[in-house]
Amino acid sequence: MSDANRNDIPGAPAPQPPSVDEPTTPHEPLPPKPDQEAPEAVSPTGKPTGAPANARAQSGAYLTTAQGARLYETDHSLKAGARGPVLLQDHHLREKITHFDHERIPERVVHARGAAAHGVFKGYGTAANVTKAAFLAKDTETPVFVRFSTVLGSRGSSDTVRDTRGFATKFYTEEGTFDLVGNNIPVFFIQDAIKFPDIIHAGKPHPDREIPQAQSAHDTFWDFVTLHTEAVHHTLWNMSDRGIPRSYRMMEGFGVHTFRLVNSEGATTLVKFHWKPKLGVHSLTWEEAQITNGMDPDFHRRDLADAIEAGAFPQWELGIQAFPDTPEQTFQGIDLLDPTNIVPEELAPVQPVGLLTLNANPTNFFAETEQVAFHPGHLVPGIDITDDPLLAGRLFSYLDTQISRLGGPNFAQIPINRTHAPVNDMLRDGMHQTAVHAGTAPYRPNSLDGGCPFLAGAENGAYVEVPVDVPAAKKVREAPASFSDHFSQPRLFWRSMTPVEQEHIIAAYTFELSKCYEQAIKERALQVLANIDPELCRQVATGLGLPAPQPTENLADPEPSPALSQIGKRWPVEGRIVGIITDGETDLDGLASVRRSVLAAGMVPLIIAPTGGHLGAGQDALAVQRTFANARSVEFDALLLAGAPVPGADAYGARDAKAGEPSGPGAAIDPRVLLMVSEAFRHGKAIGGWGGAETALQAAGITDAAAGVVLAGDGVSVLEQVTQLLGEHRVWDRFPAAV
Ligand code: HDE
Repeated sequence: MSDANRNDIPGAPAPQPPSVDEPTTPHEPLPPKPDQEAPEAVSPTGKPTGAPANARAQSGAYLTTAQGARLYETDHSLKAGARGPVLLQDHHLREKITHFDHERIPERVVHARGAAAHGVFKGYGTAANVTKAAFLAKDTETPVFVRFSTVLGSRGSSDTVRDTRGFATKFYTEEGTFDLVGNNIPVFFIQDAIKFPDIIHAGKPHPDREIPQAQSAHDTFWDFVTLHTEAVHHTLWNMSDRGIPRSYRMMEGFGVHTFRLVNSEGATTLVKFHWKPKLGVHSLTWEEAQITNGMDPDFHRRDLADAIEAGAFPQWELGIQAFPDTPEQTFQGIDLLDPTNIVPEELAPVQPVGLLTLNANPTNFFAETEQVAFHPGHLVPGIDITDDPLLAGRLFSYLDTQISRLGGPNFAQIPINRTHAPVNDMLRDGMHQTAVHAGTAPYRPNSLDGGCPFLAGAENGAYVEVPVDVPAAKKVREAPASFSDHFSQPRLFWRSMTPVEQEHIIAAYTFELSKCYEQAIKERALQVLANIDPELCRQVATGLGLPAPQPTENLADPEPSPALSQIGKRWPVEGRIVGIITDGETDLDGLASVRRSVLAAGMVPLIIAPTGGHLGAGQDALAVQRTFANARSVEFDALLLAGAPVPGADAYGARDAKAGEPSGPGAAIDPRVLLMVSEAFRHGKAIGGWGGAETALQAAGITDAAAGVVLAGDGVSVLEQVTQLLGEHRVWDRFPAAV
């Protein structure tokens, strides 16, 4: 089209004079296009979060096709007559169904089920002496995205299974993205990545029937972990209460491997990373976990999202254990390259370096939680890896699996995965390329794009290898001799547990092994237990009805590490759920003031009544959140019974007794209330009551003298004592108990 013709078109742009520059003249790189920009930083006040406006799919108020054409109807396919055949020419039908057909992507091969949140990490600046990583070395704030997960179950499995939990954090730092891809257990099953497919094949459901789902209680898992005794330590942690956390908000996190930090002088320090939850480390009981799997398979996911939505933002302090970077890479005899080892905190204290606050839920599960891609090799200047052979395999695996899970090599452009630092890589093209790269010379050096991109230089660059000595050696397929001590650390863990925690471990081994069919596997597992502790072995053997073998190892005599125990401290109660059982006779003024006191303590009150609706009328009416039909004890951290105040009145549904059944005091209490109360008691939960509450307690076989049962004249003073008990998580004096 000639310029003369173009000018004939109304509104067409005026012709531009030809460029005076030669196309090869060096020039500065173009500024990033909107679709290359980083997502907006997460606002601590919450919404909107995540993807920037220009990455959102929705704009405009009208339903459109993917091409933006507005639609007038979406409920009927185009047909030849109302009863006639559907026409192939219906683009909207074909587009809608085709897109739906491709909505799923492969789930993660491990850690498929997870939940995530946005937040902010505040570095204290206290780590400056050991690392130059700015987000740790400076007093600064860094946006983060954290995904928690179970390992074995598939995407739709239950949350409260016995398993390790993933704790993966993406720090969007100004120097590039750093991922700390950790777990809630500080050791791993294996010492060399080459065994990872094997342990996962053993833990996943059996390949013939694809059962059991999200369980370790089956033959192949126990076959593997008893044949590979390096797995004993991690397995013991899994069988402890750490395997069934109360909440993602109440878990520790660990980097597991030893990392190498580099400071601005180039000096190096070996470290282990720890996340310490402000709410303490707490667990479910096994019976609670099992009931919860049925009552609310989304328990942990819901708990995290609800807490954040309610403003009870969970927090963790990041800490490091620091060790001198010696050629041996050991600390007090502990091999730091062996990921089945911990270093007790009593030997190397965890030093706080920053605070993580999760303050916003994802806007869209798929876009963020499902598509986020972590990688232990995403490092920033000042953080380096070590020669832990497990870590080496991970450095390969994550990118590799993500190429297949996220459909090609460009997933770093998905909004949740975009770094917040400027990107100028030389990676080009490929499936799902969404960037429009400018320039003609994606190689270095070049003389066409102004020599750009430039190199940062060793001072400021990431991936500047610390020139550590690699001892002259022959190529071998073997582990160092120091990797062969598989029992002294498990014994250390066992001996650091309180009697209640030991009781839970015994019960867990007994349950899991009783689910194995092969006698030989049970016997081998007992031999392993004998080498941890003969009493542990004896009690599990009794439960299985098998003889207890003698130890075949020399039993070490390690100093216990009290830091490993979860019991004996007092913790904040923020975000705890307090169930308040009421009935039609409950004094509503008293109930309202208890409810206010629960809220004032930062906890969540849930009113439970025989039916839904409201208690009372008018402005003061209180909404019922749960009914006897849909509530179960496992949802509550403590239970209050707002007793019937009228002397002689029937309590808790007894008025619904059928004709001929007793009524009045001592009448049948609603069995669902009795179940709630007796379960809560069995699980060591604080129980409070006032007014006529003792009727229900007595009917559940609980005396007012029992530990952790608080009865008083008014609800507010009951709540005060119950809150004290909640600070210790459970009423430990009720254990060892039936669960
Ligand atoms: Fe992972 N792991 N892993 N892992 N891992 C994955 O990467 C792998 C290990 C961890 O929320 C996969 O993108 C190997 C230790 C978490 O998205 C995969 C080995 C630790 C997550 C993979 C390990 C972890 C993963 C699957 C042995 C704690 C979930 C999907 C060498 C320090 C991250 C994916 C999320 C995910 C490989 C061992 C933590 C297959 C080969 C040790 C928290 O690449």
